[in-house]
Amino acid sequence: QHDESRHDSPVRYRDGSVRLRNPNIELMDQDILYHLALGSGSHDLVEMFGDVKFVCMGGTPKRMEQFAEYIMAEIGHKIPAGTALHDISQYSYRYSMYKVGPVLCVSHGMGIPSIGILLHEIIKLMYHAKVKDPIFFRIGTCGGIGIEGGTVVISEEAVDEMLNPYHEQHVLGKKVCRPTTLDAKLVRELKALSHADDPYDTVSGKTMCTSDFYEGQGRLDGAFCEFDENDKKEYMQKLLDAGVINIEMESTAFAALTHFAGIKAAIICVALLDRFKGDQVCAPKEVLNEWQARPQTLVSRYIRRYLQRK
Ligand code: R2B
Ligand code: URA
Repeated sequence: QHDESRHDSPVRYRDGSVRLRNPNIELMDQDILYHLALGSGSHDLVEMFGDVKFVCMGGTPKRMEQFAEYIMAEIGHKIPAGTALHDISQYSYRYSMYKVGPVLCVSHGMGIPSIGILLHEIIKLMYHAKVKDPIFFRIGTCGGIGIEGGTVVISEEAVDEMLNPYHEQHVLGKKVCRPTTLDAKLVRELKALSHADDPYDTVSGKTMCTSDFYEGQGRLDGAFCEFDENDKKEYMQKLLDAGVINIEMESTAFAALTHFAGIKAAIICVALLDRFKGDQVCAPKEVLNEWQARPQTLVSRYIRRYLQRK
């Protein structure tokens, strides 16, 4: 049980472990993390997850499995001979989760609602497991604005479709706005880990988060479109003028909910195309696979450096 005298900040215990901004949880005799197929009554969460330091999230189960395999080799983590990594949340049939030593790799699906539900349960998981000072990364894909396909983008700030730097949610029929603050130092540290000889650029700027891939991102190729090419170009220019360099679909929720929980977090996405030049994702599959590994490489460099310094 957490002891009141350990309280340092509204969101952290003095030893760095995650504290919940919800008094109800510690009063419950068990907490079922339904979409993860885990529970505080059915699993020893401290034993299973107490050593986690990094939580890496990305959209698809396959990409996160590949990231788990990749980070396992990168940090030299060994699992018993003849065994394979296994999907801890397999029986949720929702998200996939792999644990590689201190690195938890989880898929978040598409869009704010999907990543929002996951964040509630992962943040509670951090609390139940008594994880100290975790760092969360979203490694994803995005559309670039004036940025070539293959470029890696680190988000300095997330804004919504109206360019507001907050995540708006409706709670009990009221609007609740939470700031989408990201850790500026972490952005600088990540940027410094890009190599001059990487065959691609790594840049940073604002990220716009939308709740739709097509009309919501100004695409002309959806099932519906009631604007023209000129309207789109004008809009892209307006975004660029506001400092927005990429568009994706989870950043506001990810930034706001981690910040509200007092968890350090960063968003690193690879651009799949320059939205000034088109709407369809036409790069061949092999090229897309190579591009999607780029944010993983950057996060791996960060994790390895952290583990070496320990
Ligand atoms: C990027 O890619 C997905 C849409 O294709 C979405 O999850 C996002 O943020
Ligand atoms: N993901 C998005 O949300 N938009 C794009 O254009 C590409 C990937």
